[in-house]
Amino acid sequence: GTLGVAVIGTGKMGADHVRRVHEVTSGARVSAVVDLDADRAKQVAARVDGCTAHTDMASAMAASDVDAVLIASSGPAHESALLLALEHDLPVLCEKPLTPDAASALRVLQAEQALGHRRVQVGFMRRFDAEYVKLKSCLDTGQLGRPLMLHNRHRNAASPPFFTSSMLISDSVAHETDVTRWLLGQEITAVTVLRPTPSANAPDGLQDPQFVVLETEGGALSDVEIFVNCGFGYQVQAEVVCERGTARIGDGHAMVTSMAGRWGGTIAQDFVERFADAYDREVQAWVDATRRGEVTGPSVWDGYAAAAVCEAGVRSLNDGGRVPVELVERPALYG
Ligand code: ISE
Repeated sequence: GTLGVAVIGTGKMGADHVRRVHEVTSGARVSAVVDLDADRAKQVAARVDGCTAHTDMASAMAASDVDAVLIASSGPAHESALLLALEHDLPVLCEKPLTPDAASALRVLQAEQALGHRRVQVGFMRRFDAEYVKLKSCLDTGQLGRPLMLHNRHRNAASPPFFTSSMLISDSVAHETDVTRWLLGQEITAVTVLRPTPSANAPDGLQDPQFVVLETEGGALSDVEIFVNCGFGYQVQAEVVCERGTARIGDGHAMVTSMAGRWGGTIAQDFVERFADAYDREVQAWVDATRRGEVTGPSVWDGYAAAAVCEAGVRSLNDGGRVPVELVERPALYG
């Protein structure tokens, strides 16, 4: 039957997922929404027939019409939601980051291991983006030879008021840690964060942009320009440099216009727009797998590895220098 989904967190991302499950995804319905802000929860629930608004996660997860949980609250709030969902043995799609640091991610890893089966898909949605999928397929053919370097540019038009310098790593570069691990099939062994003079257009005190160098166990380098107040739009690009050639995505040349002696195109203004199709495919894949009784996509191990890399990155940001990444032994549950 139709999968009853409880969406936790009704901010920008959560509200967009409520719309997505209600209007785009097949085989699922939003049967509950949860937010500490009771008014906002009621407003979002009112958009979906039969959807109940909660301020308490436990009451939503215990509801008879809730079969699965979509966590879209803020990163630091993910751990409590994940542990509660695992206690209820409910399937979960958890927005990235799994949690912002290694210790909390490990507690989730241990809780899922104790269940003896996977329950969590982590919302690293770029794995479902058509351009990233094409890049991964190209690398997997081996036609370009061994990847030597990966160059990433991750630009936001403007950062939200609550955004801190460490969130450029734990909330934004979390994506490139997963992209690097997924594209290259290797763990990340060290992180170095360099701090250019901040842009005058960045909020006072925000270290923006930052330049991150990730080293992998196979000796490849993945660099990330993270710039969250670029002003001109939401732009995510990647280029992989291999022994026999390169491949580049994110130029956004979907349509080039020519007019009055000028040519050009448009740039998305935020992640909801740029990655709309990726989110649609990611949530549909989660619903389809859950209805088959399976768990697919990025795992808690991927979420933990990204959290460990980001924690090392925040340490490098704050203390300077190159910080090694220490991971625990990969449990058998994660292949
Ligand atoms: C946000 O949480 C995202 O996931 C976006 O993809 C990223 O571009 C943005 O910087 C993050 O804050």
